[in-house]
Amino acid sequence: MSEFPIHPVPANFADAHIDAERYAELYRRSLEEPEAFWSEQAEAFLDWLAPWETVCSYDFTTGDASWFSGGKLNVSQNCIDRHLPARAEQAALLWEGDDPADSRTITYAELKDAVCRLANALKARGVGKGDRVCIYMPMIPEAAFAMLACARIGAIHSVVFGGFSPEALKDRIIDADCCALITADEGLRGGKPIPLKANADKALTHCPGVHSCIVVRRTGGDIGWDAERDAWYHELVATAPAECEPEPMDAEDPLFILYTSGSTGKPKGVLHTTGGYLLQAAMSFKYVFDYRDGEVYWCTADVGWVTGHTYIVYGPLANGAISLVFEGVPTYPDAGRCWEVVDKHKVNTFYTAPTAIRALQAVGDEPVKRASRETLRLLGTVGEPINPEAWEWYYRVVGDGRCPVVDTWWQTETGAHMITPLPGATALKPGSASFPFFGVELALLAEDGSEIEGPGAGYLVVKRSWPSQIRSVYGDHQRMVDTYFSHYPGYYFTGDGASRDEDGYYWITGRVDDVLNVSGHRMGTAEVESALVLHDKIAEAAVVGFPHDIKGQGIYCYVTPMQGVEPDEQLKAELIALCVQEIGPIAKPDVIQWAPGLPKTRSGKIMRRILRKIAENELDGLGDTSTLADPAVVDNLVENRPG
Ligand code: 6R9
Repeated sequence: MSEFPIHPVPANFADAHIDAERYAELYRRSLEEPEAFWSEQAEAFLDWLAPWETVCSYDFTTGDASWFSGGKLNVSQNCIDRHLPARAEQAALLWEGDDPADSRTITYAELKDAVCRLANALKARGVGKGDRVCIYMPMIPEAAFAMLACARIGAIHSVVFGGFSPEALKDRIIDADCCALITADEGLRGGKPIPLKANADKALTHCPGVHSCIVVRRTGGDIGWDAERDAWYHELVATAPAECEPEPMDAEDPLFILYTSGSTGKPKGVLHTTGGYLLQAAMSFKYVFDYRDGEVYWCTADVGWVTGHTYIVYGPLANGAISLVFEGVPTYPDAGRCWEVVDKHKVNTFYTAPTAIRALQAVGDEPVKRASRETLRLLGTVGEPINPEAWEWYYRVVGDGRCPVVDTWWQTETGAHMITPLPGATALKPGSASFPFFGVELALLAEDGSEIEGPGAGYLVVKRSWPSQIRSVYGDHQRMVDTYFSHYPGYYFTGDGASRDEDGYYWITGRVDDVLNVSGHRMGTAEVESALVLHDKIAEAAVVGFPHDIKGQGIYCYVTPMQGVEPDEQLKAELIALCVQEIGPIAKPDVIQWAPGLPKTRSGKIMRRILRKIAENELDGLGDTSTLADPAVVDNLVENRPG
């Protein structure tokens, strides 16, 4: 599959938590004796207030799953209190600000104090168990405090990425029926302020259900204020008591909602629960990153994405680890920033997205070589397929050829790693996520739903429940069943294609549905299309992805103006602005092509396969166009292809 050499397990990982033999033995046991296996793990990794009655029950025709039911625990207690007093003075979070001169250390004792005070402040404002709290924050420690404070009192958090527009924020607040919002005056990224409170104010005009807006003062910038609704974070926590008993939660009580894009309609609120989620987060963190006590671990994701939830906050803190929170961007003040931060905070593990690696690779080796990086022991990637060239650069240049690269495949819906190398167990093939994690049983399906045996390619599906599995789509359980469990009943449908080679390694090829992956950000083509057709001069739009050197995929829009409208550059600019306004800057189209007509079947279905080929400039492979209502439409699109 790849001409790149295999990298065997390096000698310095000989004493890793999991070696090849142990992986084989534990993986076999996780499938053959799941109850015993998961009981042992749940006891080893988590503190329980009451034991569970049933380890797992599930039904993959309905999508129902329940783990450790009857068991009681609290996530914030597991992430904080149980590490005290032993780790009271150890850092829990290291914060590196956007400005290289700004940093903070938050110890486990300080984390407990901050989380308890905010939890009490939320309670004082009437927020309780089961209530939904929206978190719209920059990458500052208070974002983690807010998540953990919700977990402490049993409130369900819904973190919305700080790069989303007021419109997108509003939709998510309303869908989850949130009663409170935690935000900041402004964020700061690459030296530029992000108007979070101003965005929140716009969104909240349409959200009468939000009675409280708690605002962290980050920049001191000018903001609007609603005295009834708004409160300064620092004022609330100054007077709130510093002790707050963790709420005993059932293992299946909801922990959080996180919105993610699918192929149709509005983003879905993926619901995760307490016990199973935390177990797989904790366990995968320790084993995949081979985490050792006292090591400094840095994941560059934003807490607005699932990677930030599981691998900045919950996984690391459940292990008593030191997790670095970075407010800025990899290229500010210059392209050497990441490696400077690695040296400054003595980072041992660095976990980022392929798009960031490709962007840094494009700048060259010099900014990397400027830093010693001598503390680095392990590298990781997540979010999209990594091309072997970028993998090799990461391995050779960033890791100086001595740090394994773990390419971790998983999804918002899976909650935690599903396919990944273990650095002490797996010989690495650049570009392959390699083997399933403990308890994960995979299959590749052919179009007709039959399982492909041995080497081959097909739809990637999961054959049995795993602890951190999606439990529901908030407010629309049927949508979960339809999206993940109805394509091939009895299987969880990932939406990804994959192949398996002769050594059993999995290679993820990307989405097989209408989901784009732009710089590691998931986006439905339908979302971008809905934004485009909001314009009153636009009749119809179809959006597809196309290969992009840095972003992985770019956004290609075919747009049909209303009759009589002469499309021009001005209209193009308005459409781009509309996408940014409706979704956020991540949804900025790369190409807009005017389309007098779109290729449709006689039943009116848009033939996206053809649009994808044109966008990819694969004009020879357009395939059969005879079923089209009007084949001439395709010729027009090919002739007028920009560039
Ligand atoms: C964790 C996260 C999920 C989608 C997923 C797939 C792609 C993630 C990948 C990968 C190839 C990897 N994806 N990791 N593709 N190799 N290591 O990214 O969650 O935002 O929900 O995206 O991302 O297509 O289906 P999410």
